[in-house]
Amino acid sequence: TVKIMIDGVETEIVKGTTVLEAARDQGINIPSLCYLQGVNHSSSCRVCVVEVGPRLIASCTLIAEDGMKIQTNTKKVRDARRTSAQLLLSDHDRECLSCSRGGNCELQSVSNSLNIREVTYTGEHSSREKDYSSPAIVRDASKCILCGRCVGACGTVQTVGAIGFAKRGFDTVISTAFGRPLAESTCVNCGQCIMACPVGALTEHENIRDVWDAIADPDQYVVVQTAPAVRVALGEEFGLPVGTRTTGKMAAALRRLGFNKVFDTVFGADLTIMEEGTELLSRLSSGQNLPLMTSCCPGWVKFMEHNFPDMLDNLSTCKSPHEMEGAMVKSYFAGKLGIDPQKITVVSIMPCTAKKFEGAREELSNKDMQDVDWVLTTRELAAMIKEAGIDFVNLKDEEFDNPLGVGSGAGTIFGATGGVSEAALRTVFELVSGQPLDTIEYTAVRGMDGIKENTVELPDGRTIRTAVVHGLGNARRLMEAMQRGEKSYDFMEVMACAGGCITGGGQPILNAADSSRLDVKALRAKAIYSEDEAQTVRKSHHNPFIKQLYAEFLGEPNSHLAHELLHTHYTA
Ligand code: HC1
Ligand code: SF4
Ligand code: SF4
Repeated sequence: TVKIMIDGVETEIVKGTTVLEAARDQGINIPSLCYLQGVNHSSSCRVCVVEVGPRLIASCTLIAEDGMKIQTNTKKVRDARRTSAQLLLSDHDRECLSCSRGGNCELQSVSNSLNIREVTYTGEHSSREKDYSSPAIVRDASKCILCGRCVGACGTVQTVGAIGFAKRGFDTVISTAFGRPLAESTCVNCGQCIMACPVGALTEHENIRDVWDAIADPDQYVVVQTAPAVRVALGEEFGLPVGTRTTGKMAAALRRLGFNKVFDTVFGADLTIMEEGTELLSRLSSGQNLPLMTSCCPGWVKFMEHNFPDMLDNLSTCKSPHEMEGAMVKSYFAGKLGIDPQKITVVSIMPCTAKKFEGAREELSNKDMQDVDWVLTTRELAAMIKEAGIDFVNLKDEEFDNPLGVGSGAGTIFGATGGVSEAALRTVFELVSGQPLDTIEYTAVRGMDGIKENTVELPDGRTIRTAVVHGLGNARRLMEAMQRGEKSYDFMEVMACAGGCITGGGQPILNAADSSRLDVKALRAKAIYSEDEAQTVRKSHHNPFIKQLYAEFLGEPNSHLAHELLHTHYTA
């Protein structure tokens, strides 16, 4: 530990702590904008300055040293912070009333906390360009404050590097290589830049009006489905604590919004396990295209296409769960209902921006019909619920609809890193042994280590070497180790976002202070695992509606019809 003096009060802190963190621990809230724990430490915005001796220093990168005397609240400090904030505000498109981050904007709260009542500097504005090219992400330079947090998320964490600083001085912008539209860049649509952005410069490509239009169209039968990760985060948009489960309220709200059926992507996840588990067993037998790599994360699939095109045959041919669900709605369910599938609109509520891109891919269609028509993020769903005036917090729990709305605990845990592997193991073990087994939880694949390796022995003596990876930086490191021949596996689960979908780019956004104070990944993951524990059916192949689907329609897993509707192939 080291001893420091903050505003005349001596305090002992852990060595290596920054002055910003040390002050926050003392209950002193130093404003900050560019700092984001684990993502960006550039000290460029200078709103967090403190006085140390005669100097003003940015506290977010200043490591506290023994004997340091720090002043956080002098006239000099307050004036400097206000000047820095004023400079940012002067070049900011201050359209807060129509900004999707209004009320959840760190620039707004810094400006408020510094008691800025008018913007004193005016003059020329830098770039005001907006980029709507991507189906997933919208960039708006007029709101950008050049903090660099998105650059850290995309480059340092994800190792994609689709966006970076370009030009100099007043002309500085965040840009793709050569200023190309984002859709033509190496962006994989993961949305981690949005989660890092303190303001409204990065947002999802909104589809709220499209979905309202579909609901209002008397000729459309509109089916909605919800990803596993949405139910453990949606409540945050309504003030509930991080890690609250709101599954029943969510189903009730969706019905009030006017959807004709409220289905669950967890059913699609169970179906994925049936198909992918069978695919794994046949690849293990043939020895071909191992390791089998999961393909349910569209961020990861696009990352593979850009960076490891030689290994695309390793990807599972399974469509992702919400795509499988959409395909079943427009075939099996349409048949049951006697409705023309062209008259069905499928809407997926996802924690993810990349799912918007995935939904539009031609690999994920049947007979010129997309399996999924619209994808909304968790945030967009919350916005619709608010627009409809629904008192979400006080809604009574409701159930999903049958038959495509009933999922198992195994399908539910897809939303957290390791969940797909654990769900697969629960089924593959029983498929191989041919009899029920007591084991439900495979805890070795759980947890937040970036790369989790594990070898499991199947009941017939065969072994499966698994790797569970989350965060594209970790995925790149593991892929490169495999290319060098240092690593080899039979099965790999990869999710682009650190933590899995629970921290996807479409989830509620926490400000920098809250995200360093709370372990969001762990809290949401805990909620997902308790959702699993609360289910009576916890293995995908035990889901009675999955059995019914195979009996009535698909035949066997990996059957001809299953291949036609539920599988695809990605080529570079
Ligand atoms: Fe995911 Fe998936 S787990 S990809 O992260 O396989 O988005 O939640 O819906 O499709 O099930 C996302 C989450 C989601 C799919 C499933
Ligand atoms: Fe980078 Fe992901 Fe943002 Fe694309 S969506 S710019 S890959 S962080
Ligand atoms: Fe989307 Fe989940 Fe992949 Fe993140 S991990 S890009 S949320 S599918």
